[in-house]
Amino acid sequence: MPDRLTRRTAPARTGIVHLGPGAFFRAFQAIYTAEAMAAQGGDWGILAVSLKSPTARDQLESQGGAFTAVELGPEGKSARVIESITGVLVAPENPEAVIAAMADPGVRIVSLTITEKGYCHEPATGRLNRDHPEIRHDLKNPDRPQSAPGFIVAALARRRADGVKPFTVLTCDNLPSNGRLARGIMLDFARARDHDLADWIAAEVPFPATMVDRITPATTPADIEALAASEGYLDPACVMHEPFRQWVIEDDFADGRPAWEVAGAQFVRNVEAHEAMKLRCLNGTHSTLAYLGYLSGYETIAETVADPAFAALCNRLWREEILPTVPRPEGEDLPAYCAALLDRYRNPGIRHRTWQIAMDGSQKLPQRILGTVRDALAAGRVPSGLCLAVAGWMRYVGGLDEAGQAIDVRDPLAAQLRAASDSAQTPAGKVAALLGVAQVFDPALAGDARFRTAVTEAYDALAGQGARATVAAWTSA
Ligand code: CS2
Repeated sequence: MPDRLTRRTAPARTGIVHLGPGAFFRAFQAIYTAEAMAAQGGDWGILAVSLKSPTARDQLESQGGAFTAVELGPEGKSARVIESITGVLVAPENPEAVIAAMADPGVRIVSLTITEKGYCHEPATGRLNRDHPEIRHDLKNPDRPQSAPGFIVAALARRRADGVKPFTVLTCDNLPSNGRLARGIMLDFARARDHDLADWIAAEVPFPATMVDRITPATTPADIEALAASEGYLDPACVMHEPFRQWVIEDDFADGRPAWEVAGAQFVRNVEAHEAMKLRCLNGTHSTLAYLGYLSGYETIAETVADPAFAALCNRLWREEILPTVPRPEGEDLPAYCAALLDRYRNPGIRHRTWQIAMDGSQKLPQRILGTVRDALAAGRVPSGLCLAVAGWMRYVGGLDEAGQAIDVRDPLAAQLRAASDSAQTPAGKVAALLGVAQVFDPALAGDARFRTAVTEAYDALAGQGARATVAAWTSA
């Protein structure tokens, strides 16, 4: 058995606390920050905080926060050790230690990759879900929080009480207008605690928007073994990522930031155009491929788009249904961006599972697909391809694949969605029941007869002839 990876450089002083130290964060923010500090120094060490699981701590602690980033391109792979993480805390083990770290005057940024469900919000409205079990807990136990809003507001309250400048809250999750959305959620939570605190946060705390893009599949045991064989050390914290990376950031910080621009980050005034481009063109087709590809029996995105019908599906979706709703961000060529997306999906080095992308669809569909559908309907078009994607999601959350085998559906609303699907026997009944899940479908969209009819027809086709044949028929129509 090879020895574990060991840290090689002294850790920088901590300037950032990051919530959600998963693979996605390690594949972009930890790398950009390491490159920024290598180029221009600065006390921007990252203290990573896991809100739930000890896994990241168990993987990183004995390595002093060091991990290996493995770039997997069509021509091969390259590995490098990243050492911007200075330590890892597990919040449920010691919430006070997390609040104290976030309240430390040396910490000037609290960043987030907690996935869509980590915001404890209503996906259809973007507002805080006051009935969320962790929110109910945190409002009763403000000094022992469990949720990201609970920790962030508790730490800001302590800094305010101590007369310490606030930190910047930097959300890096795949949400529309993510800075504004995170701000609204934190203010909703703060108001439920203390109106004066909420007013202070509203006046003093920046919530810049960002768009992050790097395809980073979950690390597998085989990845760890392959790295040990090629590099000669064991690193359970290693991450696998594609060559492409893009980080677009609104330059609004309370007390400085790393020189991320030296690593290629783009600082712009309006991130929302880039967000729409990425959420709709990439994540919208990612989710479409995940549900329809999984139902067709494809395990990875690369396998799915190797099927000409699915490559044609992506191209037609971009051309006819998605790009007409996406304003061109400054400096971007949208058709070229979409063509590059298909090449990225085809990367044979990246084993991105359809099952992994299919997770948490109730939290993803509104910003990835339903917003585009809403805009198309408002323009008098019925986006039948995206309605097919919604029908694919509905079939998926019904819990049975086309061979009648159980699907391991991972979603905060999985039980509710399954119950809705099971409450009816016909495609029309199942679609109507699922459109009634208000956390996902706002009433105006659920009530649009054009949308309901298109989704029902698509669901009927999926049930009758299967996903592969339905996709092939749609792309050749
Ligand atoms: C994926 C994203 O798992 C998913 O939902 O669509 O993680 C996707 O890989 C990233 O947004 C790419 O930047």
